[in-house]
Amino acid sequence: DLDHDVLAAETSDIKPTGSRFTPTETYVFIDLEATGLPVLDILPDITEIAMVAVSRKVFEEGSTSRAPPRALDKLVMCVQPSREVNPGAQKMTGLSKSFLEKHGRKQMDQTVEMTVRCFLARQAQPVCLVSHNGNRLDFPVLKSELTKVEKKRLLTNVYKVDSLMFFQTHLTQRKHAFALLCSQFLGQETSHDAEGDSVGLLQLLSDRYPDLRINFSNGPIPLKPYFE
Ligand code: DCM
Ligand code: MG
Ligand code: MG
Repeated sequence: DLDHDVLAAETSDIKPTGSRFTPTETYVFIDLEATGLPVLDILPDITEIAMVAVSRKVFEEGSTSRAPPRALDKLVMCVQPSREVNPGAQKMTGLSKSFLEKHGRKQMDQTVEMTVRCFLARQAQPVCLVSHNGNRLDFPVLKSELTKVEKKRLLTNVYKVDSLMFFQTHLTQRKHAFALLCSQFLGQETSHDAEGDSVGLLQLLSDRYPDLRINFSNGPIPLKPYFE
């Protein structure tokens, strides 16, 4: 099926058959705020991380309520970047280096890596990270920053999927920017705070919005570690 193919495309070096595939138990919706967008191979610094973890059962059971799932784990952290935040990103997120510094938000260090690792390790395994446009921004930036501060203790049993690919597959419209999907289906502006955007993505991908019935919990996730 389509979901399966999209997931398989994520890891095109592994064929989506056989015993190396197992269903995702936990979906972790990730959003980062950053100092800007990647420029060529130069990645921005993180200014904020949000992770919202829910069981795959959220997608299997469905709900008539539009409220976010009752049972979820959240991790939200600001990180003081080592460079200035671009004016555009600053306006969007309300975060600048001096503001984060003034408010006692610490720089990237091993405690961030430990916190993220423990948060993911606590979830029922395997875990699939889901982020909108994650292949361009969130996945490479998170991985790069975490491996800078801790090279050894890499997470296993963590996979990834870029939700942009799901929307491109399921929605025939031309544009699939997160802001557009939020206003179109949730009737709200994107907040550009990491927590709001993560919860928004979870809402978009849950079947609480019948106009947008995307259920990606059917496809098995190839056993290819994200942190490799
Ligand atoms: N970003 C940017 N310019 C844009 C869109 C995004 O600099 N036009 C950067 C700053 C944001 C980060 O990407 O903190 C993540 O964007 P989003 O809030 O959509 O998750
Ligand atoms: Mg984002
Ligand atoms: Mg955001």
